[in-house]
Amino acid sequence: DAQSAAEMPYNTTKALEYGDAAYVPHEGDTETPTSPLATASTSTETVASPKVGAGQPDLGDNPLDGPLDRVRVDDSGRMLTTNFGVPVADNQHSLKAGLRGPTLMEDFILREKLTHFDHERIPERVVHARGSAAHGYFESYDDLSAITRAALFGAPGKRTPVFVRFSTAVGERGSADTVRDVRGFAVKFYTEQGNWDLVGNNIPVFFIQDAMKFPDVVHALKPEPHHAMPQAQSAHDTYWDFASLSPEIAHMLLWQMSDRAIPRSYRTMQGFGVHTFRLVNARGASVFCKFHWTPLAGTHSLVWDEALRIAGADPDFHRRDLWEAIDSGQFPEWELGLQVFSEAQAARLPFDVLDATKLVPEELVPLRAVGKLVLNRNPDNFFAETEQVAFCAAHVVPGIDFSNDPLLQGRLHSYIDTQLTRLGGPNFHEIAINSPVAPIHNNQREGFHRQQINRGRVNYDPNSLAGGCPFQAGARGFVSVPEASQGNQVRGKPALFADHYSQARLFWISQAPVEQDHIVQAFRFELTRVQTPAVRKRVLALLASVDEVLVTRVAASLGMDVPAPLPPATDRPPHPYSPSSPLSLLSRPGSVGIATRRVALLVAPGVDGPQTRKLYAALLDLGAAPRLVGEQIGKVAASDDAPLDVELSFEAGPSVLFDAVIVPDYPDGECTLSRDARALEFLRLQFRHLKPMLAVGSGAVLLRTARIPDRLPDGEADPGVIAADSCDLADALAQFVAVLSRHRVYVRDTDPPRL
Ligand code: HDD
Repeated sequence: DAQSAAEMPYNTTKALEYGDAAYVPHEGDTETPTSPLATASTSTETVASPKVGAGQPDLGDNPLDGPLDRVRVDDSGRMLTTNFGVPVADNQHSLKAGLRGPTLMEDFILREKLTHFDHERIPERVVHARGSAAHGYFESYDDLSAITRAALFGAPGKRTPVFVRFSTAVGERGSADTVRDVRGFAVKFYTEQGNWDLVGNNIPVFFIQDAMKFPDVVHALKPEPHHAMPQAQSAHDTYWDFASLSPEIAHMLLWQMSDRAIPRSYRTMQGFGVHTFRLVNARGASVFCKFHWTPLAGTHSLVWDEALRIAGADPDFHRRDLWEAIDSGQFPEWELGLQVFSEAQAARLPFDVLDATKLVPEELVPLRAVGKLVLNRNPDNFFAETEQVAFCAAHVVPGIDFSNDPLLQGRLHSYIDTQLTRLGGPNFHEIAINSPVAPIHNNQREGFHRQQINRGRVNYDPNSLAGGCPFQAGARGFVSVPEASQGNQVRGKPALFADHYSQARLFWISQAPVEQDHIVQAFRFELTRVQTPAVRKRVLALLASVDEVLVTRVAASLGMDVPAPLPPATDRPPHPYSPSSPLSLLSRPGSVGIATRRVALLVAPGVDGPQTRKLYAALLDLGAAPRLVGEQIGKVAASDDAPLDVELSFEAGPSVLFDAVIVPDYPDGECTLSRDARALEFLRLQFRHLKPMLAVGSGAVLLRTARIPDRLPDGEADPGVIAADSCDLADALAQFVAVLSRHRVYVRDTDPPRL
């Protein structure tokens, strides 16, 4: 009512803006925060990693949650108001002259509501439009001050808040998650020295060597401009036309056609800073550095047929996976690794470290683990956080600096520039998710949507009227590495940049046979979609320059002859890399067992109730996500008196949404699912997509009805098709779990898939 509205504190949802005293707990709040830090997500505080031991970690000067809580709004128990705080009496009816009369211009409430709605959309990102994000922290293992003065690496156990956004690169904002594409892996560190954005990808090399070509590669990849097709696909003529004319793309193509481009989950992909950066210590000495994120859950990918089907069954597959993992307390984790090397070492490498189409093989410069990234909080509002977050490759902090990589140099301009259109002006740094926790003091003023209220009459430097403030930080501030550079103005590239094929071949020969098969199949798919024969032929000529086996196989898969290799761009012979680089996805199995893996238990009337419940509980204990799947949701009569609750139907929860399947026993031998084509298709797709399958007792009949082979083509037993008697269930389950923890039964893979 009007009186209590008048008595309401000014704006309790912005408690911290008016100090702690203004905070009134909402219903359900358990405690009143005493400081901005106390509102920090409890999960961050209580889960200390073994590296720092137990106890409350010190958030130090990085209280991100305070600034964000200032703008978090909770409507519970609140009255509806206009944007200017006027209570709204009726939100259902516009103001009219008579019930059947015209709507009145006077209705400021209707007009405000419609006007705001009309302007809800902002332009999507020109690339990486489709993304998902989460909050968390980075924890340094060591004190790295010998090599960098970046404060976030300043002490063992030091935690810095982060916001991380994963993305696909090509698709529009509403496109499917599981398309074949490079994934973005962008990390914003809110350090006490300002924000550092490490804007990387899940592939350590890039399409091109020079930012000059970025608009071209993106135009070629995006839907073709005349009819705006295809969506979120590289499998079309313009992309392959560009690729076939750009030999520098060879290395990236191999990664892009590998299973790296169809990750199982954001949680199971690596991340890379791609470029060579510099680390700089307090004395100004610098070293080169490459950044790597390695998922503790291991690297896992989808198989292509599965990825295509998931795009229909659940276009939000990766978004949902990330959200649910965090929601259920299974916080995704990555280790940050550095490859640190001197300029002298760089000069001895067989490639140029300024070339973003090259990686630094780990056997040449080993990886040193320096910290851990933990994502432990979902955003509260997708638009306010995930959509409005602005990553800028130019955002570095003292202790981190750029190299002359010409791709990186172009990025330093592009990211800030693009936000001016996307976020509508130069004050995007004031949007809460983008604001640093470090204080901002400068003489930049005004512009659209300015939040900061700068006091005083001085907005220039030097000044005497404000005592010279804000004053220059001098040695405490960001000081660029004083690199000597002198040369004639020139458009061109260093000679070593022209070795386009040696590392492409390194990647190819480092792959397991099954990964090589998938690369060939990916080229086959993409080039089959290409309509122009000359483009296909030129791509083959490019592959002929990489590896003879590769091109022979791809050509055969397209019914084409192997063309002559492209003329080399350099006289230097290709560099003979050793194939010992850990570039195979299978070389990083991870350490989290079967946590968060989705396991379907197929149930129908007569299923062994106690056994099903036992299996379900055992999987839950291991952190997996079991689901009872059947013909429809609701109760199903089990072998005992207690019915089971089916959670998902075959329609709503098809095979591709599960990592593995169990068919429990049907004690009277009869399972109605054997007459349901959807159940049989479920099993066949589990088999085809190389997933572990466990059948207990007469559950094996269902597998036989679906014609699931339990032998590999060479006659060996398929380790992932496990049949168990009810009595040896524990052993069978252990075997199932062991296979599932390795994710897929790659030895089963054949082309074409068999039944
Ligand atoms: Fe970029 C977005 C990663 C080269 C220009 N890029 C963007 C995002 C990621 C990357 C992860 C999404 C960030 C987010 O989640 O908001 N980009 C890369 C990597 C590159 C790269 C790893 C090479 C090593 N990018 C690159 C070049 C240019 C750009 C060479 C231009 C010269 N990128 C952009 C952009 C975007 C962008 C147009 C679109 C939206 C945005 O910046 O904020 O400015």
